[in-house]
Amino acid sequence: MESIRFDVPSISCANCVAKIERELAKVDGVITAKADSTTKSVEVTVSDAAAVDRIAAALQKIGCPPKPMK
Ligand SMILES: [Cu+2]
Repeated sequence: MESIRFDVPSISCANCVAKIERELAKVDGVITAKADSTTKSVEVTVSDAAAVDRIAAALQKIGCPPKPMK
């Protein structure tokens, strides 16, 4: 299990947070997803590293694209 942080600049309110957490919970390999509108980031724990691509795709799909990871 590992923890990954995505910067998602378009998170602006509680609705975004709820939407992101709801969508990411459906992604294969995601154990927990916690979005934060103050830091505009999403903290995710995954069971396998390949979930990262699926998470990025899911964020893209709901209109909250993550910034490229450093
Ligand atoms: Cu919003």
